[in-house]
Amino acid sequence: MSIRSIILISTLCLSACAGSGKIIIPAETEDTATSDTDTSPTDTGIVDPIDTATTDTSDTVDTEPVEVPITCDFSWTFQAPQDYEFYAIGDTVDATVQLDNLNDYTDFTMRWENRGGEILAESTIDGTGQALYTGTEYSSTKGLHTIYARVVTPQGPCDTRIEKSLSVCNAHILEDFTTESTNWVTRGDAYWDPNGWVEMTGTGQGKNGAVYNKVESIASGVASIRFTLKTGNGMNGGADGFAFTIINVPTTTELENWIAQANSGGGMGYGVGGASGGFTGDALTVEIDTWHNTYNGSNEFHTDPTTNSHIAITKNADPGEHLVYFDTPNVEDFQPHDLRVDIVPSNIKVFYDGSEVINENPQLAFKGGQMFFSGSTGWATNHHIFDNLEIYHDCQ
Ligand SMILES: [Ca+2]
Ligand SMILES: [Ca+2]
Repeated sequence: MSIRSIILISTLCLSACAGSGKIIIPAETEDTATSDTDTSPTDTGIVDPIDTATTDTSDTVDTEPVEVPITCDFSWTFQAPQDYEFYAIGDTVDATVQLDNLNDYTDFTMRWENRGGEILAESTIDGTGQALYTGTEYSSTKGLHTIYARVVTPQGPCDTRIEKSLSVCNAHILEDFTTESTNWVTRGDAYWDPNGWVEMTGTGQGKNGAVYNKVESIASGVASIRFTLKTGNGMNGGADGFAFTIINVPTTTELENWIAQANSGGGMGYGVGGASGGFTGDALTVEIDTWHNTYNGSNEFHTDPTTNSHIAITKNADPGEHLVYFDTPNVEDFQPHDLRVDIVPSNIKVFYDGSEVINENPQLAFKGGQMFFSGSTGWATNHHIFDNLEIYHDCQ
């Protein structure tokens, strides 16, 4: 009753779709109009053989000017969106393209095209050489879509165009934990805090907790995972850390079993793979690790890649498998920090407090699965708080 978790599945369909569930693409209308325009010269061409030479004159009058693409000795680039930016189906897409510095942009326009070269929209180019697109032509169906931008000069359209990829996703999860939700199940020392977040441990020693979602699972492939984290105010220097994991197991029963087996301390309540336990499947974890572990085989099953506090992506529920990481010396300041992890076809991008800190290709095949938060303390302690979970997935 209190869940804020929303899956925006084909929201557009509520008003725009027939019973088939298919989405009516607004662009189709424009596509048709465009091809109408395009076919008019062809129509005239069909008449030509009948009318023979006498109609040649009217032919040139009737026919719309034939566009001859020209070579443009200037360039233009996308300023927004970023590569593979995430949208739910039907979201407005805003794009900005900047032209090279020219003396005069009078009568220059920008064409926004699809892969096949159809014109989906046109816009002006302002006095600074900037062209703006705002619309839903590229976000009406799920998938990895591409915006193509072609400059049209007073002498004709340029014979090249630039492109930008977008991720349009069928599912968009929003959970702000303002109220206690029956969709989320707490285990161990974790609890929902009436202040409007979930806490994994509290500041006691030897705590270990988890919160998992029993309703929704995450699709494989492209996805964007975002949340707010807050840690600190502990003792003995602060530890151990907390994590958000998507583990590819089919049932919540299995999920429960693995959570119950996960190592505390350096395992941060998710360590069940590799030297940490018997899990051999696929998982992806975003960990916020505030304690440097060194392998000893008895209660420490991996060595961390840095002695500093760090945020890392690990795989297969193995806290020793750091795919990518970055140092976060300030993370235990007990202030909220925003984390965003984009898994796109060519790389993983991580943004910390809005700044890109990782853009690498660790060759990860994201398999999706079931999601849970976890965290633990040891001799040293901290609060381990998560809030404002947002996930775009099911984008391919
Ligand atoms: Ca650690
Ligand atoms: Ca680590």
